[in-house]
Amino acid sequence: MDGPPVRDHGTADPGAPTRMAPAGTIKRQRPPEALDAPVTAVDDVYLIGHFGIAQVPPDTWRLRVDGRVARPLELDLDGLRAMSSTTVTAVLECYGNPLRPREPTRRAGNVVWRGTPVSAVLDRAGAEGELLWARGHDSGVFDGRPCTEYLKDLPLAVVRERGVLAYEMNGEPLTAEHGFPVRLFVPGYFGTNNVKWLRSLTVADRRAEHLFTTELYQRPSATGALRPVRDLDVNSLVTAVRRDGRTLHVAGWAWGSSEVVGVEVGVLGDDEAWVPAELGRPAGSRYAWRRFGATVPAAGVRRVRARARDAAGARQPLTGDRNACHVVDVESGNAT
Ligand SMILES: Nc1nc2c(c(=O)[nH]1)N[C@H]1C(S)=C(S)[C@@H](COP(=O)(O)O)O[C@H]1N2
Ligand SMILES: [Mo]
Repeated sequence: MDGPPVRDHGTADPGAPTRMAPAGTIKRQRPPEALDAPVTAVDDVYLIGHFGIAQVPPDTWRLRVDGRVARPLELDLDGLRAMSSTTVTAVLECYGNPLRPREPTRRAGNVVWRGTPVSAVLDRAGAEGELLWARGHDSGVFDGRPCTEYLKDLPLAVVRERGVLAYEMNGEPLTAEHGFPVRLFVPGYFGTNNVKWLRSLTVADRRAEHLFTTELYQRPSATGALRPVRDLDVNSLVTAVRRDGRTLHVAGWAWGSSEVVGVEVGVLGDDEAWVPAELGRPAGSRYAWRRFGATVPAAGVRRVRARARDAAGARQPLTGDRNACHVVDVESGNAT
């Protein structure tokens, strides 16, 4: 065949673009104090769609698996649901606005994900390669840049080890907003990688050149070279501050791609004192968040904050970066 390859959208009507409703970047989130439950209710899970919300009809939906595979395949929803399923409770966290990547946005939730292990589909296809390109059905304009699709490239070994083709959140089918009918979820990775409205998986040996792969969602490594935004940073949220006579109870959630091994609560009055918090077990898998709590004397305390550290030795910065300590004003309850 001459000319550039025609892209197969993997649907009954390959030419029809998916309807975006609403179209245009959409963001929604609840304040940290609404995130106090161990598992975040779907309505309280923040929402990000760079191009809006894709409305994908389930009956014509297909997942296409191609690229460096022995047996390219297409699965419909029943076919995918008929395969083995897995359930994992893990944190979904947004890296933040890719145009202002050092700003904390406090968008996180802990969700029970259920779906087909990506490994089952990759094994069926006979996949062998370095990277997995995951494409979504959504398209539109982000930051003035028109895109025909949302695309991420991920290390195949990691996706094979723990990735899920998720069709349920908290025991309910995915909502349109969160990626119906199927999205990718990789525990321990930032939200940007968890492609919603999944359309295809392509096994490849090189990075995908795209606005959301090699341009945005890149961060400097120790050497200064850019690396893709993947592993979750160590982070925490203060979700409850309660005064009880002369004491103050401070609690919240801490998480990261590496296990959280300690949280300190900073108590700010005229001075700042740091108190070690008690740590609960992860509320789910090792990629779920874990509870922390501390009880401190209330006298003179104006603000509190939390600082988590992980098994790899990383600690949240006090200020100045996306995972900087979350500070809560004790009187107003207002977070910064
Ligand atoms: N197809 C598609 N997938 C996507 C996005 C998107 O815009 N399109 N946004 C990503 C980002 S940046 C985040 S943080 C999560 C948000 O998932 P949620 O809206 O279900 O909370 O989805 C990711 N997957
Ligand atoms: Mo995000």
